[in-house]
Amino acid sequence: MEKTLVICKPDAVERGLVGEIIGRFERKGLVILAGELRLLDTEVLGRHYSEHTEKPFFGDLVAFMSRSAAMLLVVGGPEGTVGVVRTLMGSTDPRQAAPGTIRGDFGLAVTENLVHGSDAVESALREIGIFFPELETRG
Ligand code: IDP
Ligand code: MG
Repeated sequence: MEKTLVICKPDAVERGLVGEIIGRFERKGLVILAGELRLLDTEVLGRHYSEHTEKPFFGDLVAFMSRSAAMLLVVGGPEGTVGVVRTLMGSTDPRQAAPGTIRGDFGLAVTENLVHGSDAVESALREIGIFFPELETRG
C-alpha cells in the first residue's frame, strides 16, 4: 500500500472542516491508517518544513501551523495515492485551486490553505517518520 501524510491544518480544525476533508479521502476510496489531533511545536514544524526554512513565508507558516491543534493523518491506497491526495487538495494557492478540490472549495489565503499532503513517496516516508514513528516498526 502507498502511504502519504495528510495534515488538516489549524484553519481546517478551527472551521470544523476536518470531517469534510477526511470524508473526501474516504469517498475516493482511500483508507485512514492513523490519525491524531495534536498541537505542533516549532521544533517539529522546522523538521517537517525543512525545505522551506529560508523562505520569506516560513515564520508566518510556523506561527499559523502552531496556533492551534492540527489533525494528522496517514492515508493509504494503491500505487499513485500520494498524487491522488495532492489532486484532491488542489493548488497551493486556494485562489488558483480548481473548484471541486479542498483548497478550491474552502480556501482564499495562501498560508491558511487547509491541508498538507506529502509531495512524493520519499517525502511521505520521511514525514510519516516524523509524526508517527511507531508506524515504521509496524510496516
Ligand atoms: P504545498 O503545501 O502545496 O506542498 P509548499 O510550496 O510546500 O506547498 O508550501 C508549504 C506551505 O507553505 C503551503 O501549503 C502554504 O501553507 C505555505 N506557503 C507556500 N507558499 C507560500 C507563500 O508564497 N506565501 C505564504 N505561504 C506560503
Ligand atoms: Mg509542499
